[in-house]
Amino acid sequence: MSAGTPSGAPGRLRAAGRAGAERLAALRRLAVSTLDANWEHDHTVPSRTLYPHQWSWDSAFIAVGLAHVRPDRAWRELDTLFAAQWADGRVPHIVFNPALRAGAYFPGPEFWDAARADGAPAGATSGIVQPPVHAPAAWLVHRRAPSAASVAALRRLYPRLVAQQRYLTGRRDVGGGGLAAIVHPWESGLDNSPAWDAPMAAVPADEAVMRAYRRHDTAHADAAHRPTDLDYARYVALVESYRTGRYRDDALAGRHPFLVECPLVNAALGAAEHALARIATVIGADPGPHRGRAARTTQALIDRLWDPATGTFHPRDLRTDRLVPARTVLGLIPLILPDLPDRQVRALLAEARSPRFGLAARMDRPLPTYDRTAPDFEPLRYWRGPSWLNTGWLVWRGLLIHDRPDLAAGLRESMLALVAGAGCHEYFHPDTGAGLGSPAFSWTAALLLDALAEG
Ligand code: 9WN
Repeated sequence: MSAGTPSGAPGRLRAAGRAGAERLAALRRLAVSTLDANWEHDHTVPSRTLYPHQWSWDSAFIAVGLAHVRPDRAWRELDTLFAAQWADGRVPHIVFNPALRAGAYFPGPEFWDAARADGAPAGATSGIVQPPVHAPAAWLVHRRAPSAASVAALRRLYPRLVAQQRYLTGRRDVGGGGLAAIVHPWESGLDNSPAWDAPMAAVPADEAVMRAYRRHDTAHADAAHRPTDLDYARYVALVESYRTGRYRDDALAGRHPFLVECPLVNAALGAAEHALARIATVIGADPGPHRGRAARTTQALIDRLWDPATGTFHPRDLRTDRLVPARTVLGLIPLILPDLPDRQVRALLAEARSPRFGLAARMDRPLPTYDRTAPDFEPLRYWRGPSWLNTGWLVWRGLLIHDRPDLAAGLRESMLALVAGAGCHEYFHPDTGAGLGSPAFSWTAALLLDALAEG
């Protein structure tokens, strides 16, 4: 699909016979070559230009895709990431490649200055986290390519995955209700989602501070498709606030200006306990405590982030103790929880099928990241509307878990059509399917491989 062609034209992909098979094989080759080109000695970079280091949740998605073609590399990816885990269990959102020149990414290691924090690893990392999708990813890698080596990898990773959960459910339970709080929108992975507008408005910042820095992203992507300078001024202010406290989490409520419970982060937390229960069974550990924690997380998510009036999940801003009203794709992600009660599943399916998100067995447009009917829906700007493969993939997995093969097939077709039309782009125009951001983005390639394999 070229720019301007509706992405909901999967008919060509559905074409039966040799031509259809050849198109799927071509897509697979494109995905594999994208991942190979982004492989960097012990990890995969999300993008050679925009994101040249290792990112936490990217690596989880990438491992899921690599399991289909290079399982050894999938485990290497996760091992490398977890080698940078902090003593308190946090998995940093960026592991910096020391071989790259200063300025290869902003904010770089000198800005984070994480080495001065207690329990930071020897190599340079950031000090914040990303959604804990790694245990579910490890489980999927093993399930896809089970072997003695995969069991050994699970055994190696298990204590680290447990420590990651302990960090998030312990030190990060700022609200005291059994959920993890994020201290920066980057921790959600959906940096400039409209979900963060209200809590971010309370973060004091002046966009003029950005004159002191050189943004790296706008040298490689259209500035109109990226967060604004005011967003970046606030991102920088939040890092400075957290860094000043040496990335400690005690008494955050009294001193940090952004504390939010995110539905995606907490759904991942619950899904991770389900995955850990399965992993525990394989390696001879006790799955019981994981099942208990999974059930408690699902209940906490409902108690704290569910709004019966809107029928979807919303972030809770801990500074106001209110739910953020924006309807974003974050609210749909709890579908990945197998124990989500029917009432919530039904309501989320209705929300996803509404004109706001347009999920259907035959989709005419791809799943957006924000309510299409909202007046501030922006089809080009990053997480404020565009379609991304990772959020689509999470919803797709949720649909499979909740036994909606019809809707899952529709979403899968629309994801395949996006890549068939535009390539392994970072994100896509939610109406035309035109490719946006990085043109060779790793998780797009990886999750495409996973979707292709389950056709
Ligand atoms: C900040 C790497 C990361 C993803 C995030 C995405 C983007 C970074 C940035 O790129 O964030 O972490 O520089 O914009 O929002 O989800 O992990 O691909």
